[in-house]
Amino acid sequence: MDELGQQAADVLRRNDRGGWTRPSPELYPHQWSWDAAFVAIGWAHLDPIRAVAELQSLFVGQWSNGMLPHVVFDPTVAAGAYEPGPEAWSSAGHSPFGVATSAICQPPVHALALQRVREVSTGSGPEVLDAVDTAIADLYPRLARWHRWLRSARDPHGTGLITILHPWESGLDNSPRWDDALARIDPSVGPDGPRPDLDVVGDPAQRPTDDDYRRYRFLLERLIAVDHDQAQALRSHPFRMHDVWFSAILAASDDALADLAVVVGMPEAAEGHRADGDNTRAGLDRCWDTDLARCRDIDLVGGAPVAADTIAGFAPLVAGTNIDRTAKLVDRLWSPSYAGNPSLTWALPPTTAVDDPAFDARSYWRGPQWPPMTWLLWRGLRRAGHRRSASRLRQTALDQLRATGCTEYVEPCTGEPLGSRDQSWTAAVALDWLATTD
Ligand code: 9WN
Repeated sequence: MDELGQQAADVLRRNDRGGWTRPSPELYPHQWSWDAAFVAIGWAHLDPIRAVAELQSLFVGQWSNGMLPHVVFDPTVAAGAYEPGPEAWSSAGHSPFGVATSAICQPPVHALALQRVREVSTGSGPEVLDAVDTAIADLYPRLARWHRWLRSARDPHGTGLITILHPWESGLDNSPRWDDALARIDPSVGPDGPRPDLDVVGDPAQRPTDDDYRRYRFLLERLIAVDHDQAQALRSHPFRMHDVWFSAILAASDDALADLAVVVGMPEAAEGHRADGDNTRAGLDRCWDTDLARCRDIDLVGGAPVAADTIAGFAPLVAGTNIDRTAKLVDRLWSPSYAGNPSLTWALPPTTAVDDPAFDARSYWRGPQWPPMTWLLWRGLRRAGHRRSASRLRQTALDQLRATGCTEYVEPCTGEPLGSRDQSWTAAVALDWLATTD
């Protein structure tokens, strides 16, 4: 293993809490949902059994209705080390007895991650593969329940598009995608609270503002006020968005779930998962803006498509789409708005288009490059047969990682590593890219 591989493996081992992995040592001391999925892919290259354990540990927090919470809290972490902590969510009675969780979710990368873990495990001999398949048999019904919850609770009318109720659910928390919707919320109505994240990161310009946090807490309070009743929230919650990036990940994971159904000897279920994925692809088609050549989220409260030009516009590449649309998206990816901008240190997609008025090279999800998001696009390009573009992304991403280390995100114009330095999901995608040759 080369130096970057060694470094990435060390990051995962240092962040390993015994069966689950914290996203980073100080900033994120609990288990996060979509981080765990990426992390499982990283572990697959070191120890496939440990990889499936990561997902099994996350699913310990699955609610009885099928919801997979975005954080499973570690009870041994000091109170106040991360905010909002376990007591902030009023999740008792919803979460499994004795397990403290948050009460919102994150993008469903899990099935596609498990599919990748199995792919990697096939190189580890029959005994390991057997053990992985046993774990898949255990995880498959839980994954299927998670997807079913998303489709019933967050898309009850079968549009194929998932509604998110909090920017944290998108995983791209502070993206300009949410600016107009959040601007309707007066920050003074949201409670103040401690910001341990700022003590860790130091530079407030790299994190959401205090006003953002007031709005985040206000939205959380509103969910608690309806005791997390999804139907009620879908009617009246002040932040409701059809999130195209989240939905695209669900479609890709539905396809993966279809493959996993075959692995566990339930080929008849595969068809249903593929039909779900197709339904979401049709939903994404309706969010396609032909003039702008990108997909747009829909603000369900404001009743309009989102204006900001962000990485989410590439959603069809993640979900899979037709040849023509893929080609248009590949052109955009290498255009000066994204990876083709001459001011970038590495030709990788920034999280917000360089020419969007909201582009901010240092701020959380408002411009910096995020390796796991690049990984999702890389995966989509490979599956669509755009091997040259995929390989170019992978090699450039590895060049960047060799220079920046396993940092959380990267200032795209100076190449400065930002956020937390030992970020598990960055290490995980580094290991996956290092193990891929094309
Ligand atoms: C809130 C853990 C998580 C990621 C998210 C990222 C950030 C949390 C925070 O960290 O979110 O969930 O405190 O900022 O935005 O994508 O899963 O790495």
